[in-house]
Amino acid sequence: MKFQTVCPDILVRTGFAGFHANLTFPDGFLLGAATASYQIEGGWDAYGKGCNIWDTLTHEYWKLVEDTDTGDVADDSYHLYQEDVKWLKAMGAQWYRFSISWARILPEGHDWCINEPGIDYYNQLINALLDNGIEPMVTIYHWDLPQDLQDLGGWPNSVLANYAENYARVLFKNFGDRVKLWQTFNEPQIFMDGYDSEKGMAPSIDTPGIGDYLASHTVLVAHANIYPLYEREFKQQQQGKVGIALGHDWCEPFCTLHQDRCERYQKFILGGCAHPIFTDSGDYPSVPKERVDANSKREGLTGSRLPRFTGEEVKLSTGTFDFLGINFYTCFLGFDGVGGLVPSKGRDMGKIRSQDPKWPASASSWLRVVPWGYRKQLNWIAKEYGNPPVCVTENGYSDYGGLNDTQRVSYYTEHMKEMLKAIHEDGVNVFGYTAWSLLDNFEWLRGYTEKFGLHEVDFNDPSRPRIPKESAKVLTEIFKTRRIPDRFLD
Ligand code: GBH
Repeated sequence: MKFQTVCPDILVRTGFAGFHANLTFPDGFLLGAATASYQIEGGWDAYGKGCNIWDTLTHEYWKLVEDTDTGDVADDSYHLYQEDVKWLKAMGAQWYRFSISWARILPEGHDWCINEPGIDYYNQLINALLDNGIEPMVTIYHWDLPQDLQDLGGWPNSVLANYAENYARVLFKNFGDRVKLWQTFNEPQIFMDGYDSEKGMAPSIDTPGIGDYLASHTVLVAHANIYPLYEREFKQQQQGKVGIALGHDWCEPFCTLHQDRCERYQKFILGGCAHPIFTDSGDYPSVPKERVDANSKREGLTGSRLPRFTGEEVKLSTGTFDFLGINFYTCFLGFDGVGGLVPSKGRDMGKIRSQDPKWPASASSWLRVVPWGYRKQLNWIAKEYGNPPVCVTENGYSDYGGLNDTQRVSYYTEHMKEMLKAIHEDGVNVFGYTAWSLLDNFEWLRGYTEKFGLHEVDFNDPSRPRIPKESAKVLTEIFKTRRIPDRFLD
């Protein structure tokens, strides 16, 4: 199926033919790598930085993290950012996706106290990237909320939407002359789980089916305010683009009988964040509204656990995007069934998920290698949301380390082939790709045990040397030749 051209300049580039054209990246397609502040920077208390919820989790609830590790030093990119830029350049990366640490810029979360050394740090990084011909792509928020805002209740407190907007303004003001690509949030559908279980992601608060919905609701309202803020105050002068990064595993029906279960799962999780922004009608899709309302009633509640947008908010948030960032890792099989606590998102969804043991495994329990699911996911998104401009903001594979990472090489080449089919054969509007991740880094609750990096980092060596793995070499070849090498053909 061919989709309508929404962004002609991007699709025109895909209109060439020729031998192996399918394995060639369109002209202008951006290739690069991604990271996130807490996972790589270290410098957790450097020069006026405030505490954030991952500092708190790793310091005070350290039993939750594998090997009781912290991001205190991580890859020490706070000091070694020039190394990161050097390796990006060596790879031929055209862009670099990184996130900004809110508490490094605004130690207390609010904008009446700006930490100048924090501003200096990102200025240096951005300037180094630009000096080397690498386009910066900034994620405004990748999970490291200032602790002071958590102390106000964190994302379930709707006042955080204002704080987020003011934080974004500080970033646009200080960096927008040079940063032209912004994403407001990384994966609200995942970080809302910080309010789902006391054993989970920061802030690790146990309010399933309640706090998690409130949190993602505030985040969506914040996004709906940040986009027009940029349009109003900055776009004319800065000419940048603003989007959001959503992550989602493709749900494959276990058999045709379960088709609607998978559709429901997609609409519940991905749609829960995408529908308010990427459809004309806006608002949550009917699936979560109906299901959470019905369960809330069954539980004897007067109102629904799913918060509602006001009419104004629905209008405000539709169309608040220049592009959609997609993080893609793996697939699940969807079964009919009910599981999970009462109440919880899992139970509201009415899903049972599993994975096919025949799909190749990785070091991460949740990540099996299913490249064809990637093409399906890209197609589903294009169909559901009118083929918006999409960039793949994360895609990657974990192992336990080692330079000869042949499985990661095959993960990348197979996924890129599927993405190229989605572009060339299906007409999906993908304009760029950043691999997760430039470096081995702090993999949240898994600490440093699961490695996602293209470059190996020895976390016992104080100088944190970066060494390219085989996968970095293959991606270098791909970035430079702009095609999948013949030896990876089927
Ligand atoms: C991405 O989320 C994140 O954006 C990125 O920061 C992260 O490094 C990358 O994935 C790899 O995980 O087993 O309790 O530690 C993708 C979704 C989020 C799914 C973390 C797995 C593991 C939770 N992933 N989650 S835990």
